[in-house]
Amino acid sequence: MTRIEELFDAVLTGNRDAAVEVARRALEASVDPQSLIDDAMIPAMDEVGRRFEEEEYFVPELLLSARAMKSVLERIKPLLSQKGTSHKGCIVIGTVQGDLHDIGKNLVAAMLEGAGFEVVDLGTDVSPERFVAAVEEKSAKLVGLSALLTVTMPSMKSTVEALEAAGLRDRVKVMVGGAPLSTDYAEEIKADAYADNATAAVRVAQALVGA
Ligand code: B1M
Repeated sequence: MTRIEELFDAVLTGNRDAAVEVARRALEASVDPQSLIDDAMIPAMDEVGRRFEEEEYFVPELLLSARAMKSVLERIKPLLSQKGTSHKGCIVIGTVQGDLHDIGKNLVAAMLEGAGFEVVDLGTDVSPERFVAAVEEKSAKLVGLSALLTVTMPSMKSTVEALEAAGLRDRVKVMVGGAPLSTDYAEEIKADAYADNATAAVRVAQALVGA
C-alpha cells in the first residue's frame, strides 16, 4: 500500500494516530504536502460523506474522520506557505450561521495565510452581524464565506445583504465557497466570486484584491 493509500485509509476509518504517523513518514520521504490533502484526505472525506448518505456511517464516524484530518492539517499548515509572499491585505473568513463544518474553511484560511494574506478567522456559525463587525474593525478588503449545508446557503445571502446595509459593500469583496455552491449561486446572491477549492480560493482572492 502506498503512503497516500495508507493516509486515505486512516482518515476514512477515523484513526487519528495512524493518520498523523503516516503523514509524518510521508513528509519525511518528501511527499508533497498538497498531495496528502488532494490525493488522500479530501477523497477520504468524500468517501466518508458517501458512506454517511448510504447509512453505513453515522455522525460519530464523521467526527472521528474529521478529527483525523484536522490533526494532520494542523501539522501540514506551516508547509503550505508560498516562498517570497508579500502582505496582500486582510481577509475575514468564517463558516456562515447555522453551519459547523470547518475543515474546508480551515484549509482555505491556511492557504490564504501561506499566500501572504492576513487572515481573521471567525470560526463557525458566524452571524451576518459578526462578519460586518469584523470587516469594519479590521478594514478588511475581502470577506470569505464558507457553507457545507444547503440549508445554510441563505445565510450567505443575509451576510452579503448585511454588508450592503452597513454601507461596506463598495469597499469589501465577497468570495464564497463550499461543496453545495456554484458560480450561479454566487451571482444570485451578489457575491463577487466563487472558488471551488482552496487553491482556487487563493487565485480568486489575489485577483479580487488586484495582487
Ligand atoms: Co456533515 N454533512 N453534517 N458533518 N459532513 C456533509 C456536508 C454532507 C454532504 C454529508 C452527506 O450527506 N453526504 C451533508 C450535507 C447535505 C446537504 O446539505 N446537502 C452533511 C450533513 C447532513 C450534516 C448534519 C446535518 C448531520 C446530522 O447531524 N444529521 C450535521 C450538520 C451540523 C451543522 O453544521 N449544523 C453535520 C455534521 C458534521 C460533523 C460535525 C460531524 C462533521 C464536520 C466536522 C468539522 O468540519 N469540524 C461533518 C463532516 C465531516 C461532513 C463531510 C463527511 C465532510 C466535510 C469535509 O470536511 N470535507 C461532508 C461530506 C462531504 O463533503 N463529502 C458532510 C473535506 C473538506 C476539505 O472539503 O469542506 O468541501 P470541503 O471544502 C473544500 C471546498 O468545498 C472548498 O475548499 C475546500 C478545500 O478544497 N471550500 C471553499 C470550502 N469552503 C470554502 C470557502 C471559500 C472557498 C472555497 O471561500 C471563502
